[in-house]
Amino acid sequence: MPDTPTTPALLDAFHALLGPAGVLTGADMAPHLTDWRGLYRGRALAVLRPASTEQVAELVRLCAAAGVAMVPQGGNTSMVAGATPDESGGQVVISTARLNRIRDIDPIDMTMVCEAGVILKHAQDAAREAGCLFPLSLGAEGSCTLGGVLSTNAGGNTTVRYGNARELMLGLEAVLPDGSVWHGLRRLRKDNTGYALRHLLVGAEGTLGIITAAALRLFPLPREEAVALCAVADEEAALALFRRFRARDEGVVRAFEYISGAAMDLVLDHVPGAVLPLAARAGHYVLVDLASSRPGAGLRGLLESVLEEALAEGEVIDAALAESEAQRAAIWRLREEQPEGQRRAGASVKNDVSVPLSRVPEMIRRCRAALTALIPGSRPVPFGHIGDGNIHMNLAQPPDMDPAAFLARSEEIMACVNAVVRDLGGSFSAEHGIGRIKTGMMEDWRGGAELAAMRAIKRALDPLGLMNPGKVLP
Ligand code: FAD
Ligand code: 2HG
Ligand code: ZN
Repeated sequence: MPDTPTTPALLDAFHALLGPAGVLTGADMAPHLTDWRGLYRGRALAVLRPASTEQVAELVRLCAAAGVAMVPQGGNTSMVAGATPDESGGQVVISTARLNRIRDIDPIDMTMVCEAGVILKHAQDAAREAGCLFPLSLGAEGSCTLGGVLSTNAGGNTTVRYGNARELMLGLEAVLPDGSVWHGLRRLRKDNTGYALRHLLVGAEGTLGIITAAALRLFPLPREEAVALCAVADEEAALALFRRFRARDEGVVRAFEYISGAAMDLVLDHVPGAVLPLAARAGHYVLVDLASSRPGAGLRGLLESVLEEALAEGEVIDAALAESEAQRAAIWRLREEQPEGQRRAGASVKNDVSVPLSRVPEMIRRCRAALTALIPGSRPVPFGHIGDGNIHMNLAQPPDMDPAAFLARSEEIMACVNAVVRDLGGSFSAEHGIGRIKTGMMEDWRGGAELAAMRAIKRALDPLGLMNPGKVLP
């Protein structure tokens, strides 16, 4: 931002409100100005670190009065650059890092009230200490925040059993773009009282206000678990195996994840310590994770008997069943390191897409063929939450291609995948959101009445357009 006369006065006001620990400027802002994928480098007037809801509200009022745009930021793990400021230098980042208190855990109501900056892993740990389960689980859980996962309606590994972040949320506290505080931290399972504002803010990616706290649902802790990594014959076999488990006992399938052979190879070849617990590498893998809160649920027996059936049918080629907590963690690590494996292997383009379950095999095959025809030598590396119909249909660069030249073709690559996904009745953004990267797709995919309604909502709540502008809406 050009150094207008208002800027020093505004910075003074930020300092007066938040103290020295609450305002970052200069080089201290660096980690907050780039996205996790390293695709954008923004600038900002300041990074502001409020420590209470009242401070967030006062900050929003100050920014609104000065016409300064605000970018809410949690753990900055967005896959779509949703929490990165633009290049103008005139925006402020509002970090929730100091809104990190767990306000209440109630094992009778099975609820938990946490501030927005609580790290997801800390919320899981606190729930477990209270004898309960907070089931949301994803690779970034050690650094992403509850405000971030709610604002993106994150999915992750356990959606197949517990739903997306939205399904785990009962109520919210938030600061709206005019600086008013909405006290909606209700912990009710039933509450039909007009428009569900809480559901507007979930998935809004910080464009309608800043979530400061949330009331979340808890579940009984699992008493039995069973995990296996399976080599499967092809994409159809992966889906068939899911259907076998679902038919036997849908309620115990906690996660069901697909990893293509090419994606697994990148982890095995580039991530130190990654070891395949099977006799040989395969073209396709499935990670199946069963859990039950019922003692004596017999999950090990269920796992073995379903896998035996599938082996006999030729769907499963080989399987490794975890015999210890260490083996369980090692199997899960092969799944969780997928983004890291792709990052280490050079440039890659992400396509976070979903299709109806029955169409997943066709989607993967058609995208693979279309992508390799588009860029010969490129490596399709699909993996993801097949039980939800959500595959990360990613493309790794040809090993001998210049990474920048490959990334310059991102739009074409995404369009190539999206054409197949659209044909199969899917979505171009399953769980990561729109952020900055996918705004250009909104008109095409959500245009007409749907986008008009979204714009009307945005105008009504944020008439000055200061809440995370340039994200979500084109
Ligand atoms: P940020 O990245 O800081 O912000 C994300 C968006 O939410 C931005 O638009 C930001 O402005 C907004 N925001 C943040 N906090 C608030 C708030 N308090 N109020 C209002 N708006 C806010 N996503 C999945 O869905 N499933 C996965 O399996 C998954 N795995 C991942 C694995 C890795 C290794 C990484 C790096 C990311 C993964 N993600 C996944 C993507 C990411 O969406 C999640 O990590 C998480 O939802 C983002 O949380 P965050 O706190 O980092 O939010
Ligand atoms: C996951 O499922 C994340 O691991 C990241 O959603 C997906 O890296 C990706 O494309
Ligand atoms: Zn994912």
